Amino acid sequence: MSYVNEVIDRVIRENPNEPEFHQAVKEVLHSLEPVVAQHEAQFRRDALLERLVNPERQLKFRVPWIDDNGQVHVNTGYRVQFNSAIGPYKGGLRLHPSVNLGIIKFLGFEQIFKNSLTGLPIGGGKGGSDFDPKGKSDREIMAFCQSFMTELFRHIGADTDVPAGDIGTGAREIGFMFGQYKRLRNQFEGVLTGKGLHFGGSLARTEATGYGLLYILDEALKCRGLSLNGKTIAVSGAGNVAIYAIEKAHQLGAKVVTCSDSTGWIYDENGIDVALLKEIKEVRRARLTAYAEARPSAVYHEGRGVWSTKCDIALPCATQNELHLADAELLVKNGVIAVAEGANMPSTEDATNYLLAQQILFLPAKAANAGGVATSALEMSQNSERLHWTFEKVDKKLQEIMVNLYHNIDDAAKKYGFEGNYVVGANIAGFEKVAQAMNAQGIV
Ligand code: NDP
Ligand code: 2IT
Repeated sequence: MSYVNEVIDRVIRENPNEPEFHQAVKEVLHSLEPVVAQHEAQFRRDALLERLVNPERQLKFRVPWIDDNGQVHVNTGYRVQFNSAIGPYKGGLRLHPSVNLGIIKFLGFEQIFKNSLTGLPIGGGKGGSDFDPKGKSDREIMAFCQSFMTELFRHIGADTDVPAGDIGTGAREIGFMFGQYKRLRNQFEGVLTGKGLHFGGSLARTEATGYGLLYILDEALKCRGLSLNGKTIAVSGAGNVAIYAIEKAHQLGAKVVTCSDSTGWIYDENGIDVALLKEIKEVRRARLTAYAEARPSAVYHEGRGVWSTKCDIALPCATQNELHLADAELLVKNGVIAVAEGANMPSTEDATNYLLAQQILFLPAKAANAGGVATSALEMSQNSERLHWTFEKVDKKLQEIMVNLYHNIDDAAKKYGFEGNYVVGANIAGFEKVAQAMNAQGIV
């Protein structure tokens, strides 16, 4: 059996009931086969792949908190510190009832390569909890965040591990967590990113993942003699990534006609009204039904279906495995030319393979959504030098990072004979730097 398959088998055996983690490991390790073939003896001797797929440390802890009626609840908190070869662990905190160790591990594993692709010195980590922020009062959110940080604080630090936002964790949650960290440590440091602008946050971090997604897509289209101007786009999700992807798509001349949340989706023939969407999701924290009520050109559909509209480009920006093979087939039938992943691993394995086989421009998550974590690293830089950069400066750096990233994954794909396959290109380009750093640092 090949070395890659041996390691995959072992991951599945030793980590049962973690299908998302298996999926992420399989995709990455299979992509690495051409590199492994060149260095097999050395990689085997050093157990490089075994070390790569085993987190350096994984934490699981109790998070008790009290609701507004005096009832105590107990959630489970996680932080997986996956790989620190090229920098302190870096990655978001997901607050969603579906969170379990396998999901945090898949996200942390992906984060290693994504962070490497940014070209900035950040290692890979991820955390979160099965806490559901939906419908909770601000005081309940604060109670949860303070309790979560009361355990997490001893494991993180500005040079150790720097968490940030993800699903269910935005500026409000980061603020509460930062306050509790500062109180416990008696230290004001850049331990979290996505902070408020008055206490160390970076301009453009809120926009960064969605904007970055459009910057890399724009570059990939330009290299094919194409442009976003006049394109019709389907977006899923209605959270941080989706909102700013829609905003930038409109600025670049495209029209986004859909968005979705966990209960349904919107088709708006006039193009999504971003100001209205922000008001509903960022201020009122309401359902998308409120969008349709406020906008005559919009139709609300219950359940799945966002990929059934005719579009040139699809941008899945909600969650993992939300774009299935049947969706991919329908998109291709309807003439889609590009799929760029704003969410982490939103396309199932068979959907990804189908889109690649159909020669659709496919920009995988770890490249396409890297703008968020890249800008988090820029926030860390600003915190270290105790300065604030302008929006324009951060945005320009973000654009440069995404353009360079595109060319790096394009070059890596070409170098190994997989021209145009950015799944292979991103995994190899992300891996090479991490592997070199792991080699140089000995068996740790
Ligand atoms: P938000 O919490 O801001 O928004 C998530 C959106 O996705 C909401 O509209 C939510 O709907 C929807 N959603 C979440 N879970 C599901 C589900 N199981 N089924 C259907 N819809 C769902 O999160 P973000 O926008 O920050 O994150 C979206 C994706 O982008 C995630 O995969 C995340 O890991 C990834 N990402 C985020 C980055 C960031 O900087 N924030 C950076 C890189 C990647 P509802 O409100 O109804 O739950
Ligand atoms: O998936 C991701 O890259 C994020 N949720 C952002 C992580 C970060 O540290 O900004």
